Amino acid sequence: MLLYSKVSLPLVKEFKTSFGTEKDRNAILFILNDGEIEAYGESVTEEDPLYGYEDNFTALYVIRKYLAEILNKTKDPQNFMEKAERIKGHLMAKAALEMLLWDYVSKKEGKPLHEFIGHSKGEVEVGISIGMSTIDDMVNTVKQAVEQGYKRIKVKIEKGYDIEIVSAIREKFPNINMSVDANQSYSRNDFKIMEKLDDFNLAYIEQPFKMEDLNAHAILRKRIQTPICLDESITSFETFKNAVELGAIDILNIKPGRVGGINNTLELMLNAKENGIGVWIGGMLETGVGRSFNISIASQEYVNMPGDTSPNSKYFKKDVTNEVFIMKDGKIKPFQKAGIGVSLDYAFLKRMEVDGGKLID
Ligand code: OSB
Ligand code: MG
Repeated sequence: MLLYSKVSLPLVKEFKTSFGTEKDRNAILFILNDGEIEAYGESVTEEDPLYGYEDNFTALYVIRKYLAEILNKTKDPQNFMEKAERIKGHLMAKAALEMLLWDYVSKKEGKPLHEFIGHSKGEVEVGISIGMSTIDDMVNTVKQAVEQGYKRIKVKIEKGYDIEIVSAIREKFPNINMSVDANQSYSRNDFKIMEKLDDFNLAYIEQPFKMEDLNAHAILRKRIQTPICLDESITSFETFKNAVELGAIDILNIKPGRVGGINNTLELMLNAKENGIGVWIGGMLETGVGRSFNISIASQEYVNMPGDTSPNSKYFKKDVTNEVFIMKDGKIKPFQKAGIGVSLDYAFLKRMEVDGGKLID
């Protein structure tokens, strides 16, 4: 039986980016139970298509119409993706079920997912992604994050709210590992702003230009010293190869939920390593379910930079999972139980559920 449950969880702190402000995480969770094993998945989509074109409605639509049926025929993640390939795009919807199947097969083998994947370091270096707010509030949030031991501080910026905030933070914290994420808010008219950002010794500038404009990133990369990190632009192995060939990328933010799941993530990681591209695992404000997948994947030896995998408490007062991650010395360890190693707090899930039902008997 395959069920879905859409929950609306209030965020501890609203999250403002160049594309909008999120106050709640509206997550669709998927639960597969075959009488023997219970496996979970989560779609990284939100209510509105602001980060990318997919949203909760399109994900559920594609899963209901095409993908659930494929999952009913195969429980092998690779085979699932092969069969799903005739459906174009919709990688977030595909990832939700592909990742669920990784949880399923690793549980069947009785192994924790991070070990089942195969190259686990057993721990993950953690960075934080800080949303936009007033300068005072952002400087204060950075201070707290540094005290908590985070290994890298990423701050959201947008056109018109950039130099001011970066210089205020750098003044107080000249030596921290710091990066910025623009979520596509600049254009080719803004190279001068990027050249100013180049003076702040940032670890990288993430996705300054439109996702389609790989060339703008390549031009910028020649003009500044700061490494360029791509997030939204990299939707597939093909866009990644194009980015490398064009000289548009130094560092890759892989969100397994954005690239169609774990198989695609592993392929990207291996290729990034071969091409000397840095890799870290990003996040989409996931609940404990999606978070556990991301942390299992981030423990892979190919991941060589701290990513956006904060402990649950950064996002939610209470999460849907009974188990929560604790960060110690800026590190988190993946769970050791089989699969993603989490169980659902069903009573809480039901209370937070805004929609739900059966997809397959
Ligand atoms: O661009 O990395 C991003 C959250 C939602 C959508 C896009 C992004 C983000 C984050 C937060 O930066 C990462 C996290 O803490 O989950
Ligand atoms: Mg990003």
